[in-house]
Amino acid sequence: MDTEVAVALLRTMWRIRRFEERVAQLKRNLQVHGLIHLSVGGEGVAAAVCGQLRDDDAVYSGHRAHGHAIAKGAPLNTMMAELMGRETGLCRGLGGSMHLVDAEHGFMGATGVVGGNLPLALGSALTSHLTRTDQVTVVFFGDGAVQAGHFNETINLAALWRLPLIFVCENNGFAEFTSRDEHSTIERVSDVVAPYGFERTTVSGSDVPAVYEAFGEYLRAARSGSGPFLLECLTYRRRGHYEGDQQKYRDPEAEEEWRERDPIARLTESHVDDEAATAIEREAAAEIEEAVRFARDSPFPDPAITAGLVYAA
Ligand SMILES: Cc1ncc(C[n+]2csc(CCOP(=O)(O)OP(=O)(O)O)c2C)c(N)n1
Ligand SMILES: [Mg+2]
Repeated sequence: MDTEVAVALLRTMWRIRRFEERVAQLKRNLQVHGLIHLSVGGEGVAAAVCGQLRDDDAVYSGHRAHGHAIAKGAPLNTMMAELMGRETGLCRGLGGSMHLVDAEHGFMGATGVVGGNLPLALGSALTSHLTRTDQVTVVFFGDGAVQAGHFNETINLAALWRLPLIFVCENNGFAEFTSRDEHSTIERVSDVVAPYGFERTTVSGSDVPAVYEAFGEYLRAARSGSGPFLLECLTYRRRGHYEGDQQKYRDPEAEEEWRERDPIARLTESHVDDEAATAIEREAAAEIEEAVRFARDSPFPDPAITAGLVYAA
């Protein structure tokens, strides 16, 4: 990976990290509302995947969506305004963390329905296939979503119709508070889809160049009409399942192990000099403070608008 790409990915990762750490603080101060799921420790996957996509490629995310949206190009100001419930937010402050959408940048949405994004992404890829465009669809999901019935339905049709769809599983070993070995006998998600016969692989989500390379290869193939593909990234969430989680299930040894595998620290060490990395981090922190200022200066939406948004004319 050349330095220019590494610097761009590091910038995205710092934006995500500083954004989410700030959101955690705002949540504690009751300035951000609703359930908040953070991806601290897993930013490398969002950066390496979305950093290679075009605006007109579609990304579907789930409940842990901030990183995917930021990496796909959603502006920090309107993201923060959305989380703080302001009219200037991506969805006029009415959606919040689990309902972010930025169609302009191809971020087609977060969802609180685990695995609910899978059939939507299938429809998006089917559209590209039928209309013969070279757009690619990417769907992010966790290891927990694999146990949902519609995971199998989606995989089956994507494989059968050979759709330009790339499944990116962020396997953090947990579904809420339940470890993977307590809800499945199959350790690797890439093994779950083996019988369907399409290409799949598992990489460390902390190894940003490895994610970049594996995804890049699938992306080039999908762009020229092949598919589907599945990329499983082994990650770790350094915070609780949601902000406020007591985390009684946490293993301190694993925590320490993964702290050392932090994707930001690893990419900095291998590809970016310390001075440049510090400047990138500071710039990201300043951008986040600007986003908070933007949100605070924005009004809350007028409750009267909700009636007009419930029914379609
Ligand atoms: C259909 C559905 N079932 C159950 C839930 C409750 N729930 C929220 S997150 C979650 C676990 C998801 O685990 P995973 O897909 O691995 O994502 P992670 O939280 O680890 O990123 C569950 C079961 C839900 N939101 N939607
Ligand atoms: Mg999980």
